[in-house]
Amino acid sequence: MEPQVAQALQQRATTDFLPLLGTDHLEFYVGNAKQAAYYYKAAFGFQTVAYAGPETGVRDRASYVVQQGKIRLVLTTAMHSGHEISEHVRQHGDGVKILALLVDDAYASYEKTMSRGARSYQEPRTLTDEHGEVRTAGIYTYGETVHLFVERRNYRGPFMPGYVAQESSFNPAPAGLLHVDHCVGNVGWNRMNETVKWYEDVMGFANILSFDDKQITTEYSALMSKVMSTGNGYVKFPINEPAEGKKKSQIEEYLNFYEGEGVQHIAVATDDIIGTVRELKSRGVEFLNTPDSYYDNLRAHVGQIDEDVEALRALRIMADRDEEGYLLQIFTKPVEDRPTVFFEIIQRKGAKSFGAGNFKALFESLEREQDRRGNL
Ligand code: TYF
Ligand code: FE
Repeated sequence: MEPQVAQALQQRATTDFLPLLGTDHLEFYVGNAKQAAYYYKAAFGFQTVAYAGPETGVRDRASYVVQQGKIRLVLTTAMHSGHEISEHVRQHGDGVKILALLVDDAYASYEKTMSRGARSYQEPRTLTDEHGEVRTAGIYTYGETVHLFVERRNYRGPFMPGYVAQESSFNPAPAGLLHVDHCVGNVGWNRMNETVKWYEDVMGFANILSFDDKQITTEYSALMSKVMSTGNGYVKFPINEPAEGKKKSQIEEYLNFYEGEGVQHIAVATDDIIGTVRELKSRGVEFLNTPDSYYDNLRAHVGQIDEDVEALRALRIMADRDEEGYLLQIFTKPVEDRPTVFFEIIQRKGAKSFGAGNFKALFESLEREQDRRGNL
């Protein structure tokens, strides 16, 4: 066994009452799942995997499963009005409904988190088909967002019972995305403390990093951020709360447009950020624009790195260093018309942090976008 794995297992055995093995999938509730799936394939390089809908006996919804590396997205739309899904989309626009977590035991995960104060979304159930068995159970986290515990008992089907394998004649190449690095939630005013406590008490997470509003304040927008993590570090959920500034905080703008708390960004890892970002840009993914002056100071800021600064400048990729190494990161613009959910592309070269050294440049870019939307 690799030492890293042994250490993780050891930590898991001693500190985690809720062992989480990683992110199983992310389910978006959207207005048009057929078109959303096409977008994630064409623009981000996801591959067609599975489908559930009227043709497979599911009458009320259509769901498309696409995958790249270990990242699985489910795009779901309702077939009629007055449905929980159409109501979710009416209020929030397209957004992340489910952050599904891979577990050893979905029933125990549900019992343990419920006994620690979780609110139920879905009681444990066992789903079976000719490919085997999957068990799921769900609890609410911030806003209307849900953590679904997924237990795969040597399941050999394309996704889950209820879904059929889907093939497509349109199969754009992957863009090098490998796995989910972290998923960030935005919570309302004064909601940081209870949310952090909820992840500690109910989920057994620990607060591994904190940024207060003094540290993360540019001229206008302000926020607080605390990173919650499992003991094994496989699942990380930073939480943002808005703070008072000269202009409206980017977090407040999100809360207004999402009409509630929810997932702000999904960070996906690559091991070749230059190739990945070049590919994504050529396919129409829109990114925030870091100013040219950032690159004049980059070597002084980050020190020696493997990448050519001019290549980073050309693509607007940012870099930051911590005690353990460095990381490269870039942020997309929102992937829907409301300024809500966006993606981060990240490549870690040793660093376990989140790019705090880039917050000022990043938030200034975000504020320019807020200004373009008439933010006050
Ligand atoms: O996940 C993070 O902490 C970084 C930085 O509104 C960040 O990606 C933090 C807050 C935010 C946007 C990015
Ligand atoms: Fe991030």
